[in-house]
Amino acid sequence: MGRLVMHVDMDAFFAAIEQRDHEGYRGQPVIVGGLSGRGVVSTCSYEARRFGVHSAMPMVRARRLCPQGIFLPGRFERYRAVSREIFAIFARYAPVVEPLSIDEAFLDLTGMEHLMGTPLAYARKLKAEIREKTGLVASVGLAPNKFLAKLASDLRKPDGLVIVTPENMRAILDPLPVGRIWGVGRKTEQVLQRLGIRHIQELRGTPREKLAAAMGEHMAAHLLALADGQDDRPVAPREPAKSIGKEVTFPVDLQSQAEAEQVLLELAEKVGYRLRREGVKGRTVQLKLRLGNFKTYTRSRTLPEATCYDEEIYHVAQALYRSLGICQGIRLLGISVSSFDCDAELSLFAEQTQKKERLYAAIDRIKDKFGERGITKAQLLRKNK
Ligand code: TTP
Ligand code: MG
Repeated sequence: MGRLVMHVDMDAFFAAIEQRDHEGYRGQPVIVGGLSGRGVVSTCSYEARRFGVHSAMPMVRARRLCPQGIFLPGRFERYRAVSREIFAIFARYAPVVEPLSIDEAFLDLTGMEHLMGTPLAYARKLKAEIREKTGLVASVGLAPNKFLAKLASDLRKPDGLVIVTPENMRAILDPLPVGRIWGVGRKTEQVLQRLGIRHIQELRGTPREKLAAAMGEHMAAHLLALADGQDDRPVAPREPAKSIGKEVTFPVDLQSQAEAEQVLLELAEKVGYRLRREGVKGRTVQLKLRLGNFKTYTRSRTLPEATCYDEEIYHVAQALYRSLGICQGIRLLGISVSSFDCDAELSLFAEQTQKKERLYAAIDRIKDKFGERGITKAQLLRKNK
């Protein structure tokens, strides 16, 4: 039995959320990303795309192309929360959902034909529900495999809905540049171009040996299959991360408590930043410590309330470290946070938490712009006095 795969990808995701949340931004060129000199565009509204602005473009260039744009630093927790809402909808439409990024997923509809009326009606229903529940617009591709479904969702963006069938497949594939093949990056594209292959039609007509000589047997076979619309990869659900952690192995073993605690502080900052970027909070903090002779200790503590804040993580890790009573010969240190709290957003209403949210939002904006080294705990403590 053939597969039926749906690929859903939200339109201008971060920018669309900003337009939804702020009436004044609607119909305007909205650009979200790092606003500093070295920042890049995360994404922009379709109004901004008309000026030539696009993801990953240096922000200075975006400002030149679209001086009247509305430039925003981004609110990642907000985007995460909306993403969770969308994935909750996906989960009700298909038994197997494979998330690809914050705003896109594959849904395996194989064997559900009898439940959904026509695939077209089912896709329209999903789009309508997303629009109704979140106020956002999704583009959808339906096809017999993942490769074609992903390609299809992108063909008529925004608000697209494209169905690829064995009948229309070649007509859709043939005129597309090879760069549109999922997994063909700049490098492979250049190799293909040197062989005179620009469009999928030319790729399909290329002898396998000629391709293999340029890029190896494996890649050649893979690309030829895709050019022919063949793709056997199953839709595979991915478990969301259950913990977020960071560890470091030292070139020379640490020999003092002060050194170890300095490292723990840096690790706590990194883990906190990642938690906040993922929009999650965890209740269990684990410390890992390995000695030069590879003897390894792990200690953990579960907190009454979930956290994503550097100093809270650090204080627990520090206490766990001190409880071990080891100061010398430390080869590795690690911190991880787990037991994620699904209702963590609820605590945002507590006033104390709100203050912290704002402080950390400011810190994270700096980290987004200048990298994680942009601001350190020491500066944070001084600022907070
Ligand atoms: P995309 O789905 O690639 O882009 P998009 O949803 O903004 O626009 P569309 O799908 O309509 O073309 O990425 C989803 C989000 O991921 C995007 O809104 C912002 C973020 N993102 C980045 O932060 N950096 C990037 O380089 C890209 C491509 C996306
Ligand atoms: Mg998108």
